[in-house]
Amino acid sequence: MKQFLNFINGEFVATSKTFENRAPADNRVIGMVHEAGQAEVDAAVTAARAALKGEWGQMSVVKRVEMLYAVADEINNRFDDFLAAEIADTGKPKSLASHIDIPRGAANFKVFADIIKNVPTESFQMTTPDGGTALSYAVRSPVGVVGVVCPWNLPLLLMTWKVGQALACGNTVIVKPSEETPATATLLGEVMDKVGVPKGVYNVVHGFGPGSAGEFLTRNPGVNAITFTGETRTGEAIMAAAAKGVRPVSFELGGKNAGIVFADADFDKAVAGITRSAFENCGQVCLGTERVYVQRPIFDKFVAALKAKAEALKVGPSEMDGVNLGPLISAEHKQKVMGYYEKAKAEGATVVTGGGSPELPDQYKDGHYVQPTIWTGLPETSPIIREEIFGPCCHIAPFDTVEEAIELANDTDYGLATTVWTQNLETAHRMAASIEVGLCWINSWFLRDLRTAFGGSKSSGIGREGGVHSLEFYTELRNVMVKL
Ligand code: NAD
Ligand code: 6OD
Repeated sequence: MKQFLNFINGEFVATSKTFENRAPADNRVIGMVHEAGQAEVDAAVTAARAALKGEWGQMSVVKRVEMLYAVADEINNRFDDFLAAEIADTGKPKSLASHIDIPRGAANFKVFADIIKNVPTESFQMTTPDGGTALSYAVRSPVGVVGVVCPWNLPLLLMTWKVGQALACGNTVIVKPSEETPATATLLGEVMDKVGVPKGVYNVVHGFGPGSAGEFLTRNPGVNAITFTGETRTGEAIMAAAAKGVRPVSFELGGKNAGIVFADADFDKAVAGITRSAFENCGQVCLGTERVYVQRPIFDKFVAALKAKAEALKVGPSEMDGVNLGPLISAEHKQKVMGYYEKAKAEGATVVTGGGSPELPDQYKDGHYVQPTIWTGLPETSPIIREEIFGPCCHIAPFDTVEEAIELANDTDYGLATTVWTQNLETAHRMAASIEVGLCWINSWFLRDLRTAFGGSKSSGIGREGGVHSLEFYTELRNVMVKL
């Protein structure tokens, strides 16, 4: 049986307390995870603090950049290992993991290595009150030890998205992967070791949130800053922990994102786009579309077309030919999503398609599969429309005007992302200017340029990461004033 160990100060560390790692595809136990206690988390913090003062802290930017390139290359060398680990942990289709998750795992190191190599800092020359000259310039230094708390939906992608930036800026990290998906963070420890990243720079502690590694890490005063991706409620708990010591946080949280389709959109592209945004990764994408608003003249035609697309999606385990949707991550999450499927029916929704579990061969009967599901007919006050479900489902409602579409899209506590489909430039720009989100996709969805700012507004997050924006969080800016 596979053992997922902690990675502390360059060593794989076992503990006496373990918990099961189950495959979402069939609920089989596929490994044992070694839970880090207070002692292991404290050891990781000590190692990460020491590494800041050692070879890593003294390393030139050029050498650090080379090292991050080597990490990316080694992820690519071990592409199949990462792919297998990610698929076993999440059950996601191979086509998805091999095109998005693993390539992004490598890209997240290269992009930020390039940025840190090329980013300038400001300088000003001024005349002093006595008629002399002074030069002021900025110096960036790492913020220190960064706690990286991660979710399970895109484990390698989201973890390296943080670790790539943090290390490029010269920090050391302690990663707390989701208890559901320990594999790729552990594997990355082997990569760090192989390419010679100094001990203590990259650490991994396994476990849960409250009363476990997540809480021990975020409460530890030796952690200088915390970057977190996950549920808004968890963000609130982490923010409370970070208040002690007034430590900065960067949060990428939940969403209840709107997809808006105007009657002038390229119909087929809009249907394909919403099919992806509603159902990809079995709906377990924070940027996904659970609220779809379609302009009235094309409403019925759009509902019928999306229904046909949803019914054509093949749900099943990764190894099955032609699978588009894998399982949900866990039995608990399936119960949550199925709870919403039942609630929608009880509230009087029209179930356009889905609403249950698919038929699969007997060996997958304990896997966490659900049908892609579409509803219409619910009021905007329904929990189906207000709460993040995080499953392969969406509600579709009609709208008439641009103003109404803006109002509907903004009528939520969340503010992460939106996808707008129109061929009218003015409509597109008006929507982009008016929707309260961090990310607005026009005629596209989840199209990423890692040089741009990523993050959410309202309850969907704090701060922006990506491109030079990451420097705000991952570095301290010091001003130097030189009287010449
Ligand atoms: P989660 O909040 O339950 O868990 C995320 C991580 O936090 C896990 O590692 C967990 O162990 C840890 N944790 C839980 N409680 C903690 C505590 N009190 N202290 C410290 N750590 C704690 O989220 P999840 O279920 O793993 O992921 C799904 C959620 O993540 C969805 O809400 C989704 O929208 C969100 N998400 C957001 C983004 C984004 O970019 N905005 C990206 C991916 C996922
Ligand atoms: O693409 C990214 O960098 C990113 N953070 C994606 C988040 C996806 C949420 O599920």
